[in-house]
Amino acid sequence: MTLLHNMPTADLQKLDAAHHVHPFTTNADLAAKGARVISSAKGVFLRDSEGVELLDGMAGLWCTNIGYGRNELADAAHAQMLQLPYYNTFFQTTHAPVIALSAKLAQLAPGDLNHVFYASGGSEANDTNIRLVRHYWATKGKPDKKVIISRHNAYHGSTMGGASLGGMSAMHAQGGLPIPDIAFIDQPFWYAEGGESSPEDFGLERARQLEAKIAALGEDNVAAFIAEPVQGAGGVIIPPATYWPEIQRICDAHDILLIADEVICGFGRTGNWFGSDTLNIRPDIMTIAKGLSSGYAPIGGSILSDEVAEVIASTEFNHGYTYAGHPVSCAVAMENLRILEDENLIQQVRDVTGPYLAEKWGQLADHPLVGEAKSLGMMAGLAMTPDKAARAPFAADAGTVGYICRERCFANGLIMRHVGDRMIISPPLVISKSEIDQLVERAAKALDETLAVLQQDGLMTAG
Ligand code: PXG
Repeated sequence: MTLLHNMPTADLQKLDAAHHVHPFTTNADLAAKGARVISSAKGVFLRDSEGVELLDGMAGLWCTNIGYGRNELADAAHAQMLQLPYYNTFFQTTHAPVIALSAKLAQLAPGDLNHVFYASGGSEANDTNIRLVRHYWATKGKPDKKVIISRHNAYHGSTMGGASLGGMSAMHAQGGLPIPDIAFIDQPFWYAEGGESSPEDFGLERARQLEAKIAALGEDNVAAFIAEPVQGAGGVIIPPATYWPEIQRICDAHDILLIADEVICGFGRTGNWFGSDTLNIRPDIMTIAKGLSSGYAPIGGSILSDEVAEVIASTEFNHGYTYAGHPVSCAVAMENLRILEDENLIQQVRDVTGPYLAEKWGQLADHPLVGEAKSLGMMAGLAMTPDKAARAPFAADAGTVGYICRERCFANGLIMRHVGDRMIISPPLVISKSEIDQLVERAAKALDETLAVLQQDGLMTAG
């Protein structure tokens, strides 16, 4: 069977609906409508099977940091497939690509994060982290230190472990989650939950929930705290400036590990190599995936501090994935990191395109429908509201307005995601200033059209 690249769209859609089950999708509804078929891509633009061009404001799923169409990565994969397409690292064996990538990551990661345990993506890496931190404390003679504290509305993946760590109630409602010994505190989401507090006070208040939770559980029962430096899937929630310094103080004051989930923030998204660099976080473990290979090949992992790695090294850790340290993925990741470095893409985000996006995106806050529009590096979110002064939600079910806006974005050639009634972007780091102009113009037009629909349908009312 061929790859069907020349099959007409309607036939592809029919075959897709017949045999392909989509993630996070009501498949019966999608089958009735037909999935959009994406055919090719270059730079920051996608093309669908009908020839429609779309500006990819989401870098795929937060991952194509170097943009689409980089032949160098295809060449790296090709060469590695010819040399050694697969071998594992279980049988007291190793290979050059995994050695090269591990040494490179040790050089790039902050502090003494010098040791990498690989996975195929972020969910698997977070599953590793659950077992690893519990095994770490057990090895140190503290088997009761096993609770991991996370946050409501966090996203840490879709496996049993990843979804348990995540704070998405819709995910916990399916499949018997969370697994035992996961606890939650509230998120530092000032816009939606800060009420009359200043962002600074609210940041401290939410961080101090961690200290209260550790006290309630007993420090001797808590293994770790896990958090995204900036929440991504939760809605690009940039915490108040007071939040992370207080979290760091609390983690230092109590004997628990800090896991920074850098799956989205890593590899330049925030304008530095890692969100931990941007926000001054000193994690013991970092989860990585996505931008590590710019999504060209599946790979993720956990980067461990010297101390954590040393404790783990003293025993056999009974854990590992067939594709851990896959040679082709490692070769692709190495080439991706070379491009990020040689083309100064991260400095460009920090010094040029990130500030430019902040300015242009920030102007969307003047739109009558927008209550807040903020960005950090190359990730941004905006809140739609029927009442700007009150930061009020809509009376309609959460997500109703977001979905309308998302559809208006598609109609205007822009892929922008909605999380409830927030709109979010995370474009490839290679996006130019003029492409940012296009992105923001299309977003503004979509907002205008959304407002018109809301007015027409009587949806501009606060709930
Ligand atoms: N941690 C974070 C912070 C993530 O954003 C994962 C872990 C899991 O990674 P994998 O590679 O197993 O998917 C993620 C993934 C969305 C969306 O709707 C976000 C993710 C995945 C799927 C959808 O924004 N992030």
